[in-house]
Amino acid sequence: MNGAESLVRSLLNSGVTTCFSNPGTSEMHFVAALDRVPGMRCVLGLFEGVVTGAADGYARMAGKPAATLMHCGPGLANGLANLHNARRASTPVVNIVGDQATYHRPMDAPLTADTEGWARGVSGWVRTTMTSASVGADAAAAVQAAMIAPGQIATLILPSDSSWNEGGEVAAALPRLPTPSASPSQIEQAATVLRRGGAGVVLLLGGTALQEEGLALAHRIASATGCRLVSQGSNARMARGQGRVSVDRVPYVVDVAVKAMAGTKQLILAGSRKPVTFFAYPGKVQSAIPEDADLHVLARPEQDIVEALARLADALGAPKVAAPDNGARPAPGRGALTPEAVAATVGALMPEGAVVADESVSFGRGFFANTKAAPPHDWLNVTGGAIGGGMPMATGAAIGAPGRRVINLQADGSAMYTVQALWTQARERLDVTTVLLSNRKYAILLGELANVGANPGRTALDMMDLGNPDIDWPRLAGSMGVEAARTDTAEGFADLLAHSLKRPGPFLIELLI
Ligand SMILES: Cc1ncc(C[n+]2csc(CCOP(=O)(O)OP(=O)(O)O)c2C)c(N)n1
Repeated sequence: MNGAESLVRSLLNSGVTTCFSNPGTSEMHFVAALDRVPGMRCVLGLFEGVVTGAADGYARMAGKPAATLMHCGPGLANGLANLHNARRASTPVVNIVGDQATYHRPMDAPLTADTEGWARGVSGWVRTTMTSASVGADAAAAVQAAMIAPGQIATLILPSDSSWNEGGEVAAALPRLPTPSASPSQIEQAATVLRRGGAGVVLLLGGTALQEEGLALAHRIASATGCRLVSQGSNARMARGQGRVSVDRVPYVVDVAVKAMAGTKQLILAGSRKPVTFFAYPGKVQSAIPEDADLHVLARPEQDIVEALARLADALGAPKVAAPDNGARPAPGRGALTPEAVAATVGALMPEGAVVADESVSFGRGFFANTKAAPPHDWLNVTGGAIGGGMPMATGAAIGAPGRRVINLQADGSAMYTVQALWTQARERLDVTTVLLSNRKYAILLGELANVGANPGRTALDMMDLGNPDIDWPRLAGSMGVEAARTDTAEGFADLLAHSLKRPGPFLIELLI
């Protein structure tokens, strides 16, 4: 058995059954091994940003890593921005990066690069396998490393001779490393603050605190103590909809965030970090949390957050409470395609168990209010601020959550970074509805110009204009095998959304907003 075959067999032993790939010469033995070893679903992405973003979306839904397969340092480099987003989401990912043969590396051939260096910026674990005999064991170690709580990126660099040489040895799965518990003093300190109560106690939720069990515990704690529940601004995965307590996010716009968080006196972190603003702006604060607020840590992101919430609820003697009632489901929007009308239509029509992949950027800031009474669903944000995450994330989520409809709320400028994801959706016949928010602008940057105090002229404004020529989304999607249509009314949107939800496979709706 060669090293490549031991790699595939070892990944399968460790539970990795999906590989998003964009191979080159140095990965040919891995690709050939896939024919000999059944069980690995291999999904081709036509750009590495699609590969890595899909691995992110997949693991957020599947709860276990996918592998990626990329070609040398430059292939990895193309995938880095979405690995950055995955790192910010604490998503487990196992990157396999094929590279120059060990004895060819000193020759400095054209694709030779600092692959390890590029990997290190996003990875919690990096290893280069120097012999075929160690490939299997290194693959098992990579999966184990990726699954260390709260999840991280593990990158295994594979010189091509480690792949093609005989002597491969298949490794068994390594045990899952335990997640540390919060210390008793962390629980007690949070309990003391909550018992004292009063206005201004905020429990800031992140990570697994935002999944179903964590939210139910947070709801119990809030019902017993009157504290306020808020989530981080961008979250890997949030359980939402009827029956789940509705939690607002720390807003993006600094002044809005300051207003939203005003009055916070005690901030308790549950798997979250103290919020900071996305950027510094001349004369503005760097955190929306008032400077005199006290900070407490119930659970750090790498600790068992749900267990800490359960211990806190028990310490408070918080009684079990009924699931929250988020009110009536909205009716579909009517008339103009305002943010409220678009959100109401999504809230009115989304099926139970939908997965929302949200890269709606400026248009989607108010989407939460009109979707909180929709049937239970999961909401995924692009977490690292690197745009181009949405379409790949939707693609991977559809593979990680089979049988569930993915609704990708997608701003047009961000979509153009990784638009090839549509082709993968068509080829894999994935149930993804893309709601393409076509304002033909980098609208958020127009606001940022004002925020930094710049005075734009024609050239500056041209840098934020996506018109001239207008992108024809139905034709673009159609060319990649994705059926698509365009509308400029809320009624038209409701019809198209209902149509797309009834049929299998991908569909794109261009909304002229
Ligand atoms: C990788 C990366 N490149 C560039 C940016 C800067 N940037 C932030 S938002 C944005 C434009 C977003 O436009 P669009 O997706 O159309 O959303 P809109 O602003 O219109 O709501 C750009 C270029 C970024 N955040 N990440």
